[in-house]
Order: sequence, then structure tokens, then C-alpha cells
Amino acid sequence: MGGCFAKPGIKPAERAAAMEKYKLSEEEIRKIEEFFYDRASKRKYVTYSGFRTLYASSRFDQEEADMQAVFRTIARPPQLDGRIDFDSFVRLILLCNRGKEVEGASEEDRMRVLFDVMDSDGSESISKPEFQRFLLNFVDDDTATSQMFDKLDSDQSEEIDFQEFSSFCKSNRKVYRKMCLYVFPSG
Ligand SMILES: [Ca+2]
Repeated sequence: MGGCFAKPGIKPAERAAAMEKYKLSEEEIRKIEEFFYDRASKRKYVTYSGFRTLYASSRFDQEEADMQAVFRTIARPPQLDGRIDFDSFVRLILLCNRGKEVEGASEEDRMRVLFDVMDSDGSESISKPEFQRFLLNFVDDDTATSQMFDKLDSDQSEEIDFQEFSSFCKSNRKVYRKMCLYVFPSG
């Protein structure tokens, strides 16, 4: 319970900027704002622990390292010291909004986040161990994930780049959907 302490206020200019950038209506942005108020500190950012509460009703038991990777991917770069500000929070919520096609939260953006989370050493490519470690969160079969990787890795470079990864997502909707449910909090 937040009691009666002052809530962080989003300035009208900030709200207008987010509406413009993400093509949202006043009503939509106010809803996201309320959601943000519930988790943000008085300094108007969401820390890792606030972010983690978004997964409270997840059907998965997320690996902490994966959640830290999602947070780092969404949070503003080092100058904000790994915090999710209002703009990044709006992006996160739109990324989670799987049912509705919202401009500004394209499938490409979603795939980009998934790719960066899987690429745990930040090499801009996904190795077989990275691929299998992540996929084993929802595919209960080492051989299946190994075969998936080999099929994807047509030039046998032992690495998957973003192009290969996005075609994988497009042709394996079931796995893609599970990856989204795992990485983007629902609810
Ligand atoms: Ca990598």
C-alpha cells in the first residue's frame, strides 16, 4: 500500500511526447500511467524489483538471469543506471500487449528484445548453447532444440544472426508465442 505519499507526476509534456511517439490516445496513456504509478518510485522510474512484480502472475518460473537481461534490454542505457523511466515503461507495456497491434510496438521490436535476451554474451549472434539454454525454458527436449538450431543455421556457422532469428520466429509461431509469454509480462 502506497499510503498517502505523493505519487510521481508525469508532466503534461512528457505525456504528450509518449502519446505522439507511441500513437496512443489520452485514455490509453492514462491507463499506462496508473500502472506506472503503482510501481515507480517518487523519482519516476521503476527499479528492477518493481519490474519483477510485473511477473507475479506469470505461468513460468522465470530464470533470474533472463529477467535481468530483459530489464537491461528495456531500461535506459547506463546513464540512467538501469532504470525504467516512463518512456521505457510505455514501450514495455506495448511490447506486452500481444493481442492488439499497436503502432510503435512492432513485432520487429519484440523480436529484437527476444534476440538480445537470448544473446547473453552480447555478441550480436546467438550460439547453439545460448539458443538451447533459453529454449529449454519451454521446449522440454534437448534433441528438438538442437535440431531447430541446425535447421536455422543453414550456413553451419554455429551462430544465428538477427535475420535468421526473425525468420525462425515467423515460421515457428508456437515457440515464438511461448518466448513472448516468458519474456513479456502478461496481465
Ligand atoms: Ca551470442
